[in-house]
Amino acid sequence: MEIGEGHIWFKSRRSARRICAWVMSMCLLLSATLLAGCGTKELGTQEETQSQETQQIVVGFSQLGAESDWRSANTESMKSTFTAANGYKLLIEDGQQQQANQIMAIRKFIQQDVDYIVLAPVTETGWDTVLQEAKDAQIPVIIVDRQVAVEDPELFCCWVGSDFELEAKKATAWLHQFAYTKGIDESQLHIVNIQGTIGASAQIGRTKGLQDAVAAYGWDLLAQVPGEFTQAKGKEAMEALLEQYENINVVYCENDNEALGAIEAIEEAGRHVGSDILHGDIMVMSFDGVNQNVMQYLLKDKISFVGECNPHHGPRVQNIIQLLEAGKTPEKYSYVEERVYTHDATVPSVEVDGVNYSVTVMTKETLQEFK
Ligand code: GYE
Repeated sequence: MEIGEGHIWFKSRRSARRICAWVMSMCLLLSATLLAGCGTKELGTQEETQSQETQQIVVGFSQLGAESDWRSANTESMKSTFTAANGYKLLIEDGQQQQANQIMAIRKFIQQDVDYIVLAPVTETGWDTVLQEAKDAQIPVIIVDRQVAVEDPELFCCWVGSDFELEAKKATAWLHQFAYTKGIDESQLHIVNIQGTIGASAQIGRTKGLQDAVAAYGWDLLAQVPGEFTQAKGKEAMEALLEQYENINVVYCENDNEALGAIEAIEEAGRHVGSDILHGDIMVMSFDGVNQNVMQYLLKDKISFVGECNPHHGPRVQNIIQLLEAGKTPEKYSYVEERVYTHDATVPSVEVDGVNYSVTVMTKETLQEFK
């Protein structure tokens, strides 16, 4: 789906605002010149700064928090893209995992009359009212990462992010194939699912993918518990699960930070992390894969599978803004392509919905591709 004529009003609105700002700065300059009796060098510099600021595109970014390595990389991507040198002024508000904070941030951006609002929403629902307010103020809203579930799709301009359910389908196709190749019966897979922030698209898609595979293959899904995408909660959840269930052999974590926490808990409980589940290992599966620190766990088989989730949305959002500035219409939904990484070559590729995805085995060389 694509946005229609909607963007035209704000283009003219932005141009009008710039003309206004220019006229005002000219008036100021003229009166200052008259008062000073001459046009000094200092005044010239002031005029230049003012005009540079007038030319800058002001972007208000409501980031949902700082819960994970993925999130930090995402914030960094926005900061390094929307720089003054690139012609932007970036205002960032940290929602600290609270939707109420994000709503306040959007209202603040509306008051500040920014040119664009970029929203990384903590959860999907509850955005209709504030997005209507942004629309009434004629400020286009670009959604990144997780999605919003709103009645009227015209409340936001477009979205860019990952296909979380596809990530999960690749992960479960890999597990299915891995078990088959190793001679492990489907009923021998005793899985616990440490979920992300409940109601976030990344949680919804990754949980759904797992549940569908459980239904299709007859895996034993012992428990599903929230881990809020953090290492601390991942550890806490795993500690409790280990106390409750003796036969866990797969931990399906919905991000890497949870996986790191789960590994700590497993090792502290005296159990071995790895993919040799027929001999007592507990296999850890995860999503994100944003840095070397996590990816090196694949080398040691401490994490056996990572579904990549790409956080570098800054340049993608910039492309969207450039399209809008040029009066063009961006795609309503843009999905990012992502890979899968494993500890060994047991499964060379996975097939999901008729598409074949190659599986990358983590090596020391491949690890160098990560920071
Ligand atoms: O996987 C997780 C983060 O929404 C894709 O949020 C994002 C998820 C990511 O906290 O690490």
